[in-house]
Amino acid sequence: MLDETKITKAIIEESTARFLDSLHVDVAIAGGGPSGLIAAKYLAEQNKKVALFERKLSLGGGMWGGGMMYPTIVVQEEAKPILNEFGIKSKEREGQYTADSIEAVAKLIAGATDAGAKLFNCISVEDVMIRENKINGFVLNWSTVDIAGLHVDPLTIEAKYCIEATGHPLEVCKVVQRKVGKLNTPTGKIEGEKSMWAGKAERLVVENTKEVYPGLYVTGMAANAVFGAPRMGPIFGGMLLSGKKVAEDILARL
Ligand code: 48H
Repeated sequence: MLDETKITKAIIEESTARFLDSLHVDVAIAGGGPSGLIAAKYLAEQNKKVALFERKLSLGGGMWGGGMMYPTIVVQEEAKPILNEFGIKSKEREGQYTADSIEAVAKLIAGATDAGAKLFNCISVEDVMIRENKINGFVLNWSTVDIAGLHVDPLTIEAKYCIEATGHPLEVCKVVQRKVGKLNTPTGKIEGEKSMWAGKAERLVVENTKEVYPGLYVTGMAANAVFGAPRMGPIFGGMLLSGKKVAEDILARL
């Protein structure tokens, strides 16, 4: 016999246990777009404890919409092995590859969860925790609290390393700049995203994937936004390579 209160109890207890298990992690990730999901998979499959927090109901960020809502993404040769590792089908076309953006997002999410990363939706990172000049955790709140404009105090989780993967809005770096001051950029400040130049942007997004403040790494579109590099439009190889690089850089330190 189905019992509504048993269903309720199962949901509350399972979800609370998952959250409690993520209070102390090796890596916490802000943002569940392609770069955050890729980083989550490569870290978790090396047995690191990973929690990823996504503001929206659905993870996948800007990948769902392909280019201007045509649900296709383009990926260059260098990133094709990452598509293969996630089992994302692709077609060769004039020296580059195309993939179905919906299949790609679904498989990125599956890859990260299968590797053991804990993915949380509807939770926003609103601040960071700092000890001895190093970022060592995220301050979290339900996204609905912000949307409704409620005054509700947040909760906090602790992480050995944090990753800023919030894409264009660069939310974590903005908080750090506002509250802490100097970032590891040429001017010490957010340099700001520049206009479209796919080739340059795709090269720079990998170079810009690095520690931007002690304990805080930046990946994906956020990496170009903080270091003043151009945008690239709907080519996603750089996002995939950046997510993999941030995982490798952090793994080398864990
Ligand atoms: C929790 C948050 C918060 C927060 C935002 O935008 P994304 O897809 O980011 P990337 O860097 O993985 O991929 C970028 C790509 O999608 C893109 O936009 C490209 C290639 N643009 C090129 C161009 O020229 O326009 O995902 C970021 C995710 C989103 O799902 C947000 O909802 C989420 O982060 N997010 N999650 N706490 N404070 N802020």
